[in-house]
Amino acid sequence: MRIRLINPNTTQSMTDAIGRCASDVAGPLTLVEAVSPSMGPASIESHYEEALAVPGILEQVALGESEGVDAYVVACFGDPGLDAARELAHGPVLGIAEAGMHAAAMLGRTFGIVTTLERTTGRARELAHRYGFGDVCVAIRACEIPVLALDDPRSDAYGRVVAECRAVLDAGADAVLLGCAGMADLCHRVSDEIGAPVVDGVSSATVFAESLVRLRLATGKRGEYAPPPVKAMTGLMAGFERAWADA
Ligand code: 2AL
Repeated sequence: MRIRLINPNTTQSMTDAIGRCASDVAGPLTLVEAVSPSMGPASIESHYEEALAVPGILEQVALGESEGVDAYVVACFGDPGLDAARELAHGPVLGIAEAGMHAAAMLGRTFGIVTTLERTTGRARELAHRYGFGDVCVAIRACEIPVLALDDPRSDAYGRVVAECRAVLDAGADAVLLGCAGMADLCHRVSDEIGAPVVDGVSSATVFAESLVRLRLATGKRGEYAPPPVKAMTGLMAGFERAWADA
């Protein structure tokens, strides 16, 4: 089975890191292909960057379709382009916020989220409502470390994420969900430190995508998620006219 793990930002070191986290949990017969788009922002922590990341994500899905990929994970916590990717792909497409929230909701009555910058908490709250976890998600906290500083030892990401996870538990959460793919490798250490379940959306989405393929389940294609019509596109988007149709 081939799962394409799309890091929607273009930072290769982060793509490699999340690829290792996903491969660690994938089954022996699963190939996790961690990829970065050919275009887009170096990291995503604003609505603007999220919007500009979407063409690169769709490019990777269209390529994956032509290569026989079985399922996709969109590995940015805003779940950018998830609906559009579902229209292009035959197999399941999972977002890490969506998968992580489902996992966290199965570990207690409530969960909380620890994300990067305060400005990303609105999107996390919006997604919690979208996925039906508005009341289950009792706290969303920011560690105020930008995505690309998470692996810089000077940022003390570990210490600051632990502190915010504790605040989330104090707010009544049974489980904590890490709100950035760049935090994936902190997951087990933080969980041991705070004595509560800590969910990483990257590994959760990978295992869920694998399970859906094994169950022979994929996106329903009869309505909203049917392939988009082929139509003229201009300027920078010209190459997207038949992206899915040629796949
Ligand atoms: C993210 C993420 O997961 N990847 C990225 O570039 N930005 N999320 C976040 N909350 O900052």
